[in-house]
Amino acid sequence: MDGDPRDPEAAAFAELVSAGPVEPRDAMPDAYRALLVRQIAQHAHSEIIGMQPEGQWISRAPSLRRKAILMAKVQDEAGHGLYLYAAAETLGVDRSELVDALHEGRQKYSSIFNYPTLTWADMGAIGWLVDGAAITNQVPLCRCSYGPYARAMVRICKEESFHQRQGFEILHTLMHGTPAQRAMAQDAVDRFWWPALMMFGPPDAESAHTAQSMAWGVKRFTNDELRQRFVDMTVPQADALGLTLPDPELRWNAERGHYDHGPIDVDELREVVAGRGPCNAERMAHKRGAHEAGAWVREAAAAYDAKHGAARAEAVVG
Ligand code: BYC
Repeated sequence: MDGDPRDPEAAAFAELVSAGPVEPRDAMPDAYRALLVRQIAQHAHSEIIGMQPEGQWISRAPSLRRKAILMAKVQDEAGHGLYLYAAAETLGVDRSELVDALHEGRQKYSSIFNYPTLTWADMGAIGWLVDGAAITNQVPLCRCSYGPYARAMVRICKEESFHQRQGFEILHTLMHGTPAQRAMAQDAVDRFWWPALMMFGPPDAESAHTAQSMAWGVKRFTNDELRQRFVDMTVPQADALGLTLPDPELRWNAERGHYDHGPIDVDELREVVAGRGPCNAERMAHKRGAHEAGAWVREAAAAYDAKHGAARAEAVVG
């Protein structure tokens, strides 16, 4: 079965997509399965690698309350990674295959996590802008055509919305603090604004997968539509915080009913996605190291399972 609408199987699949959702036991084109595995795995890897930039600040958070909140957020991200690996497994791949693909550079994770977190204000900017961009991108995925991915996204989006508010609240506190704290908040936003816009992917004209992904009901909106939605949502919030967004082309366009904004730096996005961003090597080295350090846990779990699995089998036979 391929994507040709004249092919009766493809036509039946198109009908299934519009009646939705598609479930694991349904017949589906190989290319649909591959597109989902690619996107869901990339999404899962992003959640796991995304723990690193914030994890570095847990021990340096300015109070016990801030530490507890940040720890809870980073734990949520681990949970999101697990729901997503489980969603990918319903498509017939094993989590360990996906993890190997990441470690061997055959799969990717979001470009955003290759930028350093230099100050405490970066925790605010990540929550407000990075989680804000993630929600904008992910709320439509709650209605995506593949049932297990859509259902995982419902819970993830609820938690992301709490994450976005905690980031906003960090920046709100800093913006009501000393001039040095306000400058720290502005500096963080200056560094994270453009990378957050790049999270939506390349401009539509250069997006390899958008057309097919929308035809199959995985993506509901294009990269540029979602980027625009994020800008429109964020500009009034920046005004409320008293922060300036670092884009001289940003202005309200009454005719379009949207904010005009400058273009993302496509060369920078391409470089970061290709593995040559500021922190790519560091993130992957840390990830591989953590995986190796956890080998004994996987071995212990497998040994436990073998022992108790054999005992269970005996009990059934006996
Ligand atoms: N970074 O044809 P396109 C989070 C790749 S984590 C890296 O437009 P598509 C959080 C793209 O994969 C949430 N790669 O692709 C966690 C494709 O690669 P191939 C992360 C990118 O898939 C912790 C190629 O470029 N969110 O919330 O239609 C703390 C062509 O692009 C990027 C998700 O993963 C990028 N920015 O659209 C805080 C959401 N952009 O073909 C927060 C799910 C593009 O070379 N993913 N590429 O392998 C998606 O919605 C879509 O995959 C994208 C790209 C919008 C990212």
